[in-house]
Amino acid sequence: MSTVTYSVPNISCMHCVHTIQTEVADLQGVKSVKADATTKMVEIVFDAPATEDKIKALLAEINYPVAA
Ligand SMILES: [Cu+2]
Repeated sequence: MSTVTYSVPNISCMHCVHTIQTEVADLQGVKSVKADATTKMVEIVFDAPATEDKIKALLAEINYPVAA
C-alpha cells in the first residue's frame, strides 16, 4: 500500500474536489482519495494494479494535472 500527495493547482472549488475524488476512486487499486480545495493537494492511498503513472495520467485526462 502506498500513499502519495500531489499538488494539483487546478483545484478551485468543491466541485473540483468532488470530480477528482469520484474519478480517481474509480481507478482499480485506489483505496482512498482526499482532495482539498484550500491547499490544492490530493492525497491518494493505493495498491496494485494502480500506479503513480496511472493516477497522474488520469488526473491529466480530467484536466487536473499534477504540478511538475
Ligand atoms: Cu471547481
